[in-house]
Amino acid sequence: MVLESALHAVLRVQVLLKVVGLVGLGLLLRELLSYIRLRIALLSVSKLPGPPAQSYWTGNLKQLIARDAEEFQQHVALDYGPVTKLNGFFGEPILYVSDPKALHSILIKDEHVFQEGKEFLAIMKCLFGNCLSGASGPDHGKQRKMLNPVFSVKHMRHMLPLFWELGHKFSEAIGTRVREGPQELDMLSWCGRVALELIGQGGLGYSFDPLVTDKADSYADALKSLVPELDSLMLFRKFISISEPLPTWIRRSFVSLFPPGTRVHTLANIINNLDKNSKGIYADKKRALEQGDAEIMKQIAQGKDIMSILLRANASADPEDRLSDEDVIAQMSLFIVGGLDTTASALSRALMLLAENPERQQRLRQELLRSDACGNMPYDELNRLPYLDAAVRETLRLYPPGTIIFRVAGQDAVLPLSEPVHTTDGKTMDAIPVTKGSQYLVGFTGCNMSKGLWGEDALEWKPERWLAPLPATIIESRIPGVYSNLMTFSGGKRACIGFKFSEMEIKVVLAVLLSKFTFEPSDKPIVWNVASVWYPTVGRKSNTPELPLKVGLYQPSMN
Ligand code: HEM
Ligand SMILES: *[C@@H]1O[C@H](CO)[C@@H](O)[C@H](O)[C@H]1NC(C)=O
Ligand SMILES: CC(=O)N[C@H]1CO[C@H](CO)[C@@H](O)[C@@H]1O
Repeated sequence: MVLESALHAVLRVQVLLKVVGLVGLGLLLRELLSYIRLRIALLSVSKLPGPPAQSYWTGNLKQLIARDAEEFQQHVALDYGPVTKLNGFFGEPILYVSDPKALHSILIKDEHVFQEGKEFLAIMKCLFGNCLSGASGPDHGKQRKMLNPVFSVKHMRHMLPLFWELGHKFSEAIGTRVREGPQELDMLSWCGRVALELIGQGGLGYSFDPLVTDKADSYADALKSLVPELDSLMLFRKFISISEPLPTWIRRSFVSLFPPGTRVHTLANIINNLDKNSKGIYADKKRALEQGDAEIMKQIAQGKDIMSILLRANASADPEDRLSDEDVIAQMSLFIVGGLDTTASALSRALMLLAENPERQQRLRQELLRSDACGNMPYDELNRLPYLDAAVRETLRLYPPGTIIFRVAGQDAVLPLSEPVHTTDGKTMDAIPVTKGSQYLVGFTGCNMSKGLWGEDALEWKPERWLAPLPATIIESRIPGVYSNLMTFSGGKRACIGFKFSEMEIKVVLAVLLSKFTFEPSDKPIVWNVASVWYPTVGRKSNTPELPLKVGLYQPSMN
């Protein structure tokens, strides 16, 4: 009896394995067939102009994301017209799109067709939980519905006094460094510190860094090391996305297969650390809000931070719109990771440009001093300072902190163009056929820097261009960005939710810094490196992100 049932069991297992094997083979075949179909269909775009592949295996991908890819990215964006064909793995065409009408279709009109890649969504989900960047379709829509109003101008107005307060602390901290005379300071690191504190207090009502003294914070350390660790774990990222359908405990046990001390464990520790810290902060906040504890409320930014606003909005929302605790916790680390390096990069870029342009620096300073911007100027007045606004827009136009955004077609479609494109075999195309599975790059650079749109001086940093009415070509082309005819914050349903928050941070920090200090280039050669968020180093060989600038106290007699 026992033997018989054991035999049965073995048989069952064998049948099961066969079935699994067949299903696996079937799935593999299906993948293969759809890939072949994709490659055949993509022949229709193979004659679009673009650079030759550098290698058969990786096409142009390495050139596109290498540290020194700035020139190549500009070449791709500006030298071939509004649609450029790049080569991906095994020569698979990837289209770099900067035609405004096509971008409008990708980001807004046919947003349901052009989706974030599966790998990106899976990684975001794995890192943070069910957050905005890990969600798609109706789930993403529901989260945005609750979160959009939280980032509205109305709330920014209330938050600005807190930003001024932190800005002054920041300028005090810089002040103690340069009291004895001009000093070379690493402004990237300082911009990172102030950006972390602004997003910490403004976003979560949590203080990471008192700025005037040095303090270690394990949450801050985990947040800062996340992106570099992730960037260096290409294969593991694939694993995260492939293993998504498996239950969490199986995926966890995979991690324990790696020898202790390897990077995979470092990453797992970072993820656990983020999770633990955001849960802790969240629990404190919820308790404080429920009990209306005045002392804690004061510590957590008087409840004017994004999280507190969100919790109150949730309590009064329609039942079907409400977000669960987990969904809210999932956004916390995302906001910081999404808002930290981007803002620090934009801020330090602006400082470097002002250091290189002393006359423009002085013009901006005059505007700030004359209007007493740092005397707690209210939101609408701050936003109306013309030269500050122009300098910020111009920096974000010419130097978007991130330039690579992929979309993958979820179905067949047609991509309309505002003007026909010419193929290398002498034909013209009025629209681009889109095949399920094909990939697109959202052309930030092409749109932001196009001479056709912005004029012959498109590649120069010239804040003054924003003081006069913009060229009609810009207005008429209807670029689908959420901010100022620019693609820097993207557009449509997945556009940056924090762009007003970030704009306010940049304006406040520039205002407090320029009112008190002067900035000059150091004699070290600064280069900017391409990455998911661009960063400066001294020379291309250095691995230390930094931006040394000479900082001195401003003396009014200087003019
Ligand atoms: C100069 C600073 C910033 C830049 C250039 C920037 C840029 C962007 C871009 C281009 C996207 C679209 C990404 C995509 O489609 O794959 C995005 C999304 C996002 N950003 Fe920002 N961002 C900045 C600051 C911030 C700040 C301060 C926050 C938070 C307070 C933030 C939170 C987010 C979030 C949550 C998303 C995902 C939105 C969604 O998928 O619905 N960003 N950002
Ligand atoms: C939102 O409200 C629902 C219903 O009152 C509640 O169950 C949930 O925990 C709330 N979520 C947050 C994040 O407060
Ligand atoms: C992508 C894009 O709009 N490229 C344009 C950049 O500017 C040149 C010169 O004006 C145009 O020929 C390109 O079409």
